[in-house]
Amino acid sequence: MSRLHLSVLVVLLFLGFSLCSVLAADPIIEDGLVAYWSFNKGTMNGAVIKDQSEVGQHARIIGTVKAAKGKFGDAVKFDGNQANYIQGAKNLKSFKKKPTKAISVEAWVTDEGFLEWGGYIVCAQDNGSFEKGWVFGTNNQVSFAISTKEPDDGNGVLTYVKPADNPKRGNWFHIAGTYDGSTIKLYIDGKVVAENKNHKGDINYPKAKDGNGEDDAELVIGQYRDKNEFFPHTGLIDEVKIYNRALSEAEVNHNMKSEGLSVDIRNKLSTQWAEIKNPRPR
Ligand SMILES: [Ca+2]
Ligand SMILES: [Ca+2]
Ligand SMILES: [Ca+2]
Repeated sequence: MSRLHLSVLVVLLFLGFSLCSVLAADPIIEDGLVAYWSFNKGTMNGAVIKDQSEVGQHARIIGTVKAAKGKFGDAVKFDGNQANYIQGAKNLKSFKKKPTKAISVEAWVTDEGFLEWGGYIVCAQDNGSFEKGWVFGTNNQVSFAISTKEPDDGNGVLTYVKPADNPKRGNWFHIAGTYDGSTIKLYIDGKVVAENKNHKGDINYPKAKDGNGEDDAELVIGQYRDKNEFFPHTGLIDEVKIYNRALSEAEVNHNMKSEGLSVDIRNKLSTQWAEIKNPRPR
């Protein structure tokens, strides 16, 4: 090979690598995104965790939750102690763009426990037959449950939709749960592993008139948590996304390979975040 050919080859290789690194940062799906916590450096400020979506659903660390190496950038590590979790919203009212008709919840997870009643991302009350909201976590197996208009025995019904087998303990896996108003789907690593067609209509959240103190729900990451039960997660959670619509199988697969937002949205939001980090004196 001549010296000239070698130089051309080197330049082409360099361009190829540069192109790859640009392509690797494919942004996530933004249509319907109501919360996105990447847990990456620069999105954590003290106990506050920045929501990178346009909604600004900034989360808060309760107790101690540490950063760890994630699937993309950094993740958060939960130690199995119920005092330590992340609060996405302290109640339904402060869950700004709470999905009501359809939903997708998505994350990368490692799980050391696969608890009987475990929670990765939860907004629910499940107390005896009182079953409202939704639970993205485990019922021994990885599962997604949503209470909806139908079926309803008077105080809500949660059906834990789950596969026969779990991913390997301690390994990263990608999970997504979707509900489009008539079908609940659970994806593991981009493939549908469980489906339920019995649930229909709007999502059935707790509301004040239900009484019994079951009138509200926290949005929680890293724990199943309602008014009388606490089942803390042991393991890592990364790249949590919530949408107010059901992502398609193709979109779930796209998001598995993606991180971050498109440049336009990032620029628009960086100013808002700067103000949160350094609030102007009132
Ligand atoms: Ca991350
Ligand atoms: Ca309960
Ligand atoms: Ca019930």
